[in-house]
Amino acid sequence: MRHLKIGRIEQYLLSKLEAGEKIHLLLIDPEESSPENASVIASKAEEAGSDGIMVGGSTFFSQSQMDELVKSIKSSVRIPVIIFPNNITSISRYADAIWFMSLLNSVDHYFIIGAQSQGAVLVSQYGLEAIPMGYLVFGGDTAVAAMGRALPLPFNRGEVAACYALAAQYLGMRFVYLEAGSGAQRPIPPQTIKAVRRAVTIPIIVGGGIKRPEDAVEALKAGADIIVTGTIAEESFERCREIIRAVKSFKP
Ligand code: 1GP
Repeated sequence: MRHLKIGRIEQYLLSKLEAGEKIHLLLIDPEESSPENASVIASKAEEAGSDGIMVGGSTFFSQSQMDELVKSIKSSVRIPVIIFPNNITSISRYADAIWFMSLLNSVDHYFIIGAQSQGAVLVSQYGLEAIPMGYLVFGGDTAVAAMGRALPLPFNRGEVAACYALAAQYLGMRFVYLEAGSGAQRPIPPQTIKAVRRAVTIPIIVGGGIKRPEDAVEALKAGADIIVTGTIAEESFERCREIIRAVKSFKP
């Protein structure tokens, strides 16, 4: 009998959480960053204490540009680079790992299991570590909601998100991501994160619209384990640094 083996990057994330640390991941959107610019931002994030770089964007479909971007980031940082795919074109052999994710509240089979079934063999051939994650999209007014054909989860009905999150856990997904959408007007409300926290034991990732250290701290207090920020680093790296500092110094 062959047993499930947790990969190196997942172990890296889990060991930090088990040690009581919270995690910050910087999201780089290939549409907003040239490879040069991405490597500069990634090294600044590493210097500031971020734990890893995610690469992905809802409306990006060039595998060759994805490769260039990932290579450029990899050459400038030691922290892991994890693909945050919107499609099979995001699968780059140069990354350390890929969130192997399913948009559970999509109405489209393609985003639940279609792209995953198309991409799985390539992930295996590239030797990419696949980290299973359930992805939940809140609100309708974002690129991810539109492109992923989400039936958006309501921001203020935590019990609905909790149902999906618990289903993700029971399906064997090892992380759940509460997504407000990149550049969202408001982040996921703490009450909603709390409801999900009460329901699941797997790590909770929260992202979308986090622009202030207070937003990150509120999410962590509510039970988030991993904070993702993207847009703020493009707008002002100084603000992003403050958020990273708040996450890394958080004490429950
Ligand atoms: C988007 O959750 C991420 O997928 C990050 O969102 O760009 O709003 O920080 P922001």
